[in-house]
Order: sequence, then structure tokens, then C-alpha cells
Amino acid sequence: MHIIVLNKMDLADRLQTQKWLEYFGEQNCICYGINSHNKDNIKVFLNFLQARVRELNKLGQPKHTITMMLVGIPNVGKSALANSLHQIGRISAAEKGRLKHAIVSPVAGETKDISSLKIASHPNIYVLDTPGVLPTEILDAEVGAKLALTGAIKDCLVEEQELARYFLAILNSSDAYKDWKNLPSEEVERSSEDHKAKLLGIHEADIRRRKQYPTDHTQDFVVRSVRRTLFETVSSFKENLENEEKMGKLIEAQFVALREVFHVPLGSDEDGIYKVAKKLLNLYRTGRLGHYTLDDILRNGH
Ligand SMILES: Nc1nc2c(ncn2[C@@H]2O[C@H](COP(=O)(O)OP(=O)(O)OP(=O)(O)O)[C@@H](O)[C@H]2O)c(=O)[nH]1
Ligand SMILES: [Mg+2]
Repeated sequence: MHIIVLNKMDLADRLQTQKWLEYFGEQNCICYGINSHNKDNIKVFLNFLQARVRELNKLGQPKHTITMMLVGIPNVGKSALANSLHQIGRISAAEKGRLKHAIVSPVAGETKDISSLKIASHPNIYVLDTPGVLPTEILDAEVGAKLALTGAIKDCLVEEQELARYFLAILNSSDAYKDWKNLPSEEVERSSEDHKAKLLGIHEADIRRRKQYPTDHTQDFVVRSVRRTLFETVSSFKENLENEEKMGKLIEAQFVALREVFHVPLGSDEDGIYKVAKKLLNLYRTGRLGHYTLDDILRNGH
């Protein structure tokens, strides 16, 4: 029995994922969407797996031990899923005391060997965590960019700058940025922060100190500023974004604007663009710039 698992649902575009689930359903595939870090999701998924195993046991000769293998490209969350199933799985207290764990890492290729983790008893179910697999050659540039955006291959294979440009093209063609329409302007935000600080009796110097790390691009106010900049640049751009050249023009303008937002100092142009690209990709991967499903089921004509 094959089960297609769509992991990292927390980072995905809901509408698109729903379409993928429906698509797999129509192909008579068993498909399940989860977030491996979400306990409730894992509990429901475990129940689902146990029910499938019970069904199988009813059909054939009942088995006391079932083994399942997790297979997928690097970095999709196989080890994270194996760990969560093992930790939440219904196994005896004695076995719980000997919990194992697979190493989880944002760097692709972490798992180098197969390991087995028990995830349920009566019947016993084991899950095999495996190393990520990929074709030996990726000839299509777009496929390469998508794989790099998901973290399946190293960013430098595509080049960070190119990857960030590809991501901006996706963002500019999506609806995600439209949610950032009503963000308060920078001035409003700054004066409300100062006002709040004064009400709380925080000294002027503290206010200044709290603001002196603008280069940490993960801080909320920087993220808001990035969103605002992206919203403003796309929505004020009046040319046709389906035209590749025009899209390129917008993306270059966004790089210039983001350089200021990320406080990337004026060094060589190449270096500045690289730094902006790294920070932008980092925000995308933590879901701070919206939720995306890179393979559009309709666009691909599936
Ligand atoms: N947001 C989010 N992150 C996840 C989820 N599952 C895994 N991750 C993260 O994705 C990264 C890769 O997870 P792993 O479990 O190491 O991926 P893998 O498929 O085992 O990767 P390889 O061993 O390289 O094949 C880690 O940083 C995890 O924390 C999820 O459901 N949501
Ligand atoms: Mg792994």
C-alpha cells in the first residue's frame, strides 16, 4: 500500500494543497496532508495509519508486525515525521523509556542510513526513515529552482541571487502579498511604538537601544517592512507581469528597495544582491512571506 504524504502543510498554500489532495483522490491514491511538528496532526495521522493496517489485516492474513518505509526527496521532513510518529505513537511505557530519534536538519542529506522506529503496538508498526533520494541529474532549470526553494538541493547550485529572483517572480504572480495591503505605514508604526514605550515608562535610551538591531532581518518590524515594501512595489507596478522582461524590471526594483529595508551596506553590487537574496530566502522558508505550493496543479495542466 502506498500513501502519499503532503508534509509542511503549515508552509503551503491551502487552496493549492486542497487541489492536490483532490487530484490524488481522483487518481485513487491515498493522500494525507500534515504538519510534522503539530501533535494533533500526528495523532490523527497515526489513527489513520492504524485504521488502514487493520483493514489490511482483515483482508489478508493478520500480521503481528507491519513495516512502513518513508521515501522522498531530501528535506521534505521524513525524519521529522518518523520522530513525531515514534514519540506520539502508542507503544508501551517501557518502550517509551527507550525513545530513539532520527536527526532532523534544515540541510538536505542529513539522513545517511536507514533506521527503524516503532510507532504503534497491537499490531506492531515500525516506520523506516530513509535518506532523501533525487535523480542524478536535474536538467530543467525551473525544477532545479523549485528543488532548491524547498531545500532539497543546495541554494548555491542554482545561485542564491537567481533563486531569490525566482521566488520574487512567484510572489509577484501570487495573491499572498495582497494580504499585506493594510499594514500600517512605517511612520505610524514607529510613532505607536514610541507612544507605547512612553506609556510603559521606558526611557528614550531604551527605545533607541531596542531599535539598534535593524540588520537582524528576522525581527518582526523588519519582516513587516519587507512585506510593506513588496506590497508597494508590486501594486504600484502598472506593467504586464506576464511579460518576462517587465517582471525582471520589477524584481530588480524590489532588490534595490529591499537592500535598504535589510540595511545591506553599499558594498560591491554583487555582494549586496547576494546578502539581500540570502535574507529574503530565509524569510520565505520560515513562512514569513506567505504560504506557497510551488507546483501549481492547474498551471502544469495535470
Ligand atoms: N514548517 C515545517 N517544517 C518542517 C516540517 N517537517 C519538517 N520540517 C523541517 O524541515 C527540515 C527538514 O526536515 P528533515 O526531517 O530533516 O527532512 P528529511 O526529509 O529527513 O531530509 P533528509 O534526511 O535530508 O532526506 C527541518 O528543518 C525540519 O524542522 C513541517 O511539517 N513543517
Ligand atoms: Mg532525514
